[in-house]
Amino acid sequence: MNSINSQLGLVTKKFNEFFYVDLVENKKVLKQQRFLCKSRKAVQYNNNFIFVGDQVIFTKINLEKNLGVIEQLIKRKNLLYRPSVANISDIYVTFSVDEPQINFSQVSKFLINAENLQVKVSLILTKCDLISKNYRDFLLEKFQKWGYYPHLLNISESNGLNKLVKEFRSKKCSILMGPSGVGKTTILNQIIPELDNTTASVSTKIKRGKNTTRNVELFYLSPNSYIVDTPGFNLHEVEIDYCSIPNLFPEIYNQINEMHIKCKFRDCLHISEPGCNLDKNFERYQFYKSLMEKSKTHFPQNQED
Ligand SMILES: Nc1nc2c(ncn2[C@@H]2O[C@H](COP(=O)(O)OP(=O)(O)OP(=O)(O)O)[C@@H](O)[C@H]2O)c(=O)[nH]1
Ligand SMILES: [Mg+2]
Ligand SMILES: [Zn+2]
Repeated sequence: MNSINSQLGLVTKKFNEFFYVDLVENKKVLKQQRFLCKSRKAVQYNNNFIFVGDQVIFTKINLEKNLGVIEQLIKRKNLLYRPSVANISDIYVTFSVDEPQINFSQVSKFLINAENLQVKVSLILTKCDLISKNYRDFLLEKFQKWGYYPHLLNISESNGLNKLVKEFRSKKCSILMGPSGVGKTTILNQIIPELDNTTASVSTKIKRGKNTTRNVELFYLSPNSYIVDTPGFNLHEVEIDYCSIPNLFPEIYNQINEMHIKCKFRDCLHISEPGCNLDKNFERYQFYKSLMEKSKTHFPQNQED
C-alpha cells in the first residue's frame, strides 16, 4: 500500500465523525493534499473535541484513497465557542445594511462576543448598493465612534472587495460571522470563484436569511492564509465575566491604551467609582452598564456590595 508515516494536518471541515484534514509541510498548508480522517477515541477525551482550525497529527495515511487517522491534537492558541472554530487570528463580524436590515444591538453583541476572544476584530457591512450615500455616511460615522472602521461592500462593485481580499491574504485565519442572509458565502464565492458555494436570497416574507450554509468550513487562500465561512445565527445573550467587559469596548480600551487615561483604582469598572476618569459620553455606555449588571447577576460571588 502506498502510505506515509505520521504527518501534521489542518482540520478544514468536520461532519458526523469524519474530518477533512489538509497536509501541512514546513508550516504551509498544501491545498491539493486533503485526507478524509476519523479520530482515535482517545483524542476526543477530556473535552478535547477536535474542531475546524485545529492542527492534528494523523497517521495510517493511505495516499491512494486519501484516508488517515487522527492520533493527536496539537495545543490550540484559542477556541471560539459559537461557532466552534480553533486558532483564529482575525474575526470579521459581517452584517448587511439592508435585507436583512441592520440591527445595531445585534452588531454590538457580535462585536463584544468577538472581542472576548482577544483577536483583532473588524466589521464588514454588505449590500451597500441598497442604501443611500447619506445613510452609508451615517453608518460609517456611527461605527467609527464605536471604534471600528467598517469595510463597505457592494456586490456589483469590486473596490471594497479587492481591498478586503488583500487584507485577508495578510492574515493567518480569518472568520466571517454574522446573521443568516447577510452575504458571507457571497464574499467567499467572489474571492474564490471556483468555490461556487450555495447562497440563497433572503426570504421575501420574513426578510431574514434561510440558513443556507450548514457547516463551518475553512478555505484555502494561500499556504499561510485561510478563511472560514460559518452558518448565520443571532446572538441572544452574551455572558462574560464582568472584569473582562471593559477590555471588550474600544471606546474604553482606546481611552486607556492610546489616550493613557488613568482612574484612581487600577481595577476601576468605570461605573460610579470615585476618581474614575473615563469619558463616559459614548453611545454604547448604557449597553456597557447593562452588560455589567447582567454579568454581576451571573457571577454573584463577584458582587461588591
Ligand atoms: N443587493 C445585494 N445583495 C447581496 C449582496 N451580497 C450578497 N447578496 C445577496 O444576499 C443573499 C444571501 O447571501 P448569502 O451569501 O447566502 O448569505 P450568508 O450570510 O452566507 O447566509 P447563511 O449561509 O444563511 O448564513 C444572496 O441572495 C446574495 O445574492 C450585495 O452586496 N448586494
Ligand atoms: Mg452562507
Ligand atoms: Zn474608571
